[in-house]
Amino acid sequence: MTSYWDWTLTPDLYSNPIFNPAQVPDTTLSGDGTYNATEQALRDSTILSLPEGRGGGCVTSGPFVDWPVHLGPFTFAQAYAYAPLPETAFAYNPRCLQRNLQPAVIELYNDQTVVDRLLNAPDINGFLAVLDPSTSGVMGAHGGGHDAVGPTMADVFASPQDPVFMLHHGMVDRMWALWQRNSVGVQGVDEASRLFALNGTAVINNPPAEALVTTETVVEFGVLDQPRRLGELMDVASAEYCYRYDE
Ligand SMILES: [Cu+2]
Repeated sequence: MTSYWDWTLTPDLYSNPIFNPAQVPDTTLSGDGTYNATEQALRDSTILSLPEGRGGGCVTSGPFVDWPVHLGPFTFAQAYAYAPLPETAFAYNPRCLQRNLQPAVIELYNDQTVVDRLLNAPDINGFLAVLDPSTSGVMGAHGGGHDAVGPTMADVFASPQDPVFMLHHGMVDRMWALWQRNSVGVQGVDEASRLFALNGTAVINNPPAEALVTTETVVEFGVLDQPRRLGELMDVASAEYCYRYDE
């Protein structure tokens, strides 16, 4: 058991307990930001056809009002340039946590039909086509959770500075773990093959020149841990993880 944001519960983010400091002060992660027209205009181009939110600026209440966001911001162009970032990109830049809650995004990209499609995906390619299509300009459930909370959460590199990132990625992790174990009971599935099913490269949007990852691909953890083989990291019930999700 671990923590996650179940996207299907209270898709009206304005009344969702996670984002509602007025009604649930003990467990909220702070709510919307103030209205900011500049940030509204910078929304991800894949969601421009949906109604804009009411925020974009700094969060105004709850425990993360004074939360220090200090890495970034990074532009979409920087994230998709496949080129080294300028040295100044990592400069210390303290500022507020920005939110722009967009219920229309979560309702479209993260509703129960999307969860059902993830859990019933026949193979890893089908699963990723719903979770995160590796095609530029096409968004899946992973991007939906980011963009529905942005701008800090919608920043490809800086988003982990919004605490909601951890709950969103908990749900992404949960979807993968439940799919690996065939929680919906699709007939004829080889569970062992799902545990170690991989697809694509280690680079965003899978540029064609990049090598495909395998269970032998080494993942670096910097100061947090020694380098690990990908195969060591894929089963949440194994090794140092030892957890499971409710179905
Ligand atoms: Cu993410």
